[in-house]
Amino acid sequence: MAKKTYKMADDFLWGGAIAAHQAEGFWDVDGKGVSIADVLTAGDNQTARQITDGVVAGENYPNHHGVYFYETYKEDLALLKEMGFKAFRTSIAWTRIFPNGDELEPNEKGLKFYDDLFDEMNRLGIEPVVTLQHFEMPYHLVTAYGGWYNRKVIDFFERYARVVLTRYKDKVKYWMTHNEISNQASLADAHSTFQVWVNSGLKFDEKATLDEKLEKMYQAAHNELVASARAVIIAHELDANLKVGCMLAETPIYPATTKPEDQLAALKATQAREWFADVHVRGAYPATLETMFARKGFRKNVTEQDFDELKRGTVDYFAMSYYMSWVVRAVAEKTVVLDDQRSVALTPNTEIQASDWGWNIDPKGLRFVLNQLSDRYPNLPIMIVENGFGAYDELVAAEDTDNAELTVHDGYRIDYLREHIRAFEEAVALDGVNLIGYLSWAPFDIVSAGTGEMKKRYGYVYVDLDDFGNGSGKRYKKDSFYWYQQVINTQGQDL
Ligand code: BGP
Repeated sequence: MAKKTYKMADDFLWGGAIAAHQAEGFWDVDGKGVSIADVLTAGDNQTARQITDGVVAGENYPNHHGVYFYETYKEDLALLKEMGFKAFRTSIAWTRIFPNGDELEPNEKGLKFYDDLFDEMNRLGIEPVVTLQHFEMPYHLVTAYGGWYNRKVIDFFERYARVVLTRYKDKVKYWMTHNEISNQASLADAHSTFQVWVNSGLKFDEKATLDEKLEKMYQAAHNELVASARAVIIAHELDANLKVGCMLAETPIYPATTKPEDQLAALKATQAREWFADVHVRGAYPATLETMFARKGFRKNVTEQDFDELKRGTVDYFAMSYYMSWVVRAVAEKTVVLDDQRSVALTPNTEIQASDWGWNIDPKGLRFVLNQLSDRYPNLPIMIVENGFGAYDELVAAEDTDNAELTVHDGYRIDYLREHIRAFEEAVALDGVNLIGYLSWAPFDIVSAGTGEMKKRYGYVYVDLDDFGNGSGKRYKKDSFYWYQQVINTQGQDL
């Protein structure tokens, strides 16, 4: 028997999301400066991307080409319109506006590009949803100032936010500040070290102890949170109708067994990631953090003004990514503490399947985290701004579509998305979650952030480029293009 589906509200924001650095390419034209993303080499499913000390000609830097969206945006937006998109998320590349990040005056050519992009979206009736920082910090702020660890970067970000909020306040209503700010929290593994780099521009001394790394990470996170609050304050001063969100990667954390110590480990690991949300939403740190900061002496470089700004600059909605869930177990008898990720260990979830990149497939986990957020922040609007299935796609001859030559039969992607949409529909219809939109990740294929590959494709539209940016660049509609078009057309009833 077909499982029940639920109709979403008429004003529900169906759409998709990308990030400038993974799509635009043209990394060094029209005055754009070098960003963190521009100095990341390509990796693959087994090899992490490398952080180089500046751009080395001839290396494969995936973000240098992306999928040339800087030039193809009108064609790509037309495809999204054909699917019936209500909203589309992208980021502004900070280095198109302030190439080094510490200039006094913005780069007009960069501002003009985003004027044209947002004008085209509004012409098509697609609501822009804009990320201010999506792993795209100016590299000069890393080399000259040390990234977010330096309080001066708060002022540079404020200057950048003020320029773009002022410039686009009549073209963009929905904003968010720092992409996946919570992903830097679990410092225990290489993945989080990479995330700390892309989020904060922090480079750790090889000999640094875990506490030294944590002190830098928490100071950098504090500075980012103050900068976020200032952007919210500026936006509301410009226009009370602007909506500024936080953006966290939501990943339910399950205990590996029914043992109480594993339950406590899962709770503490969740606290270690979710505390960012409390500061963004409530305007203050939770007691767990304050207690740890006092014990560890991490509160070195904060001011009373910071806490006043955090209080005044709380967010209007909660933007989140959702891909997978995690499982942890306590690895030592000692109490699991917030600041010692070594006391928990991530464990594969053998109960459920995973993608070819090892990301497990857990649609129920989406309903789980939506309930957790709804309970913690009653009535705060939530927008899912990333969810998708990265996979190896095969381009084949088209049979019965309006597509001229080629297509992809991506039933595996439809299955993944169908079950995640079903999960959020249940969260809304049965659990009362205040969900205002669903923007799936990468409606057309773009460069993977984690690996720099084009092989890890998410799109409803196939982009004929390889990992090196070579190929026809042609766009081909996959089976999922027509499926998602029908989902949107029936407001989520026909899955
Ligand atoms: C999130 C990032 C996105 C996107 C997504 C998919 O963490 O916010 O930028 O990249 O992950 O990950 P990947 O591209 O590595 O498959």
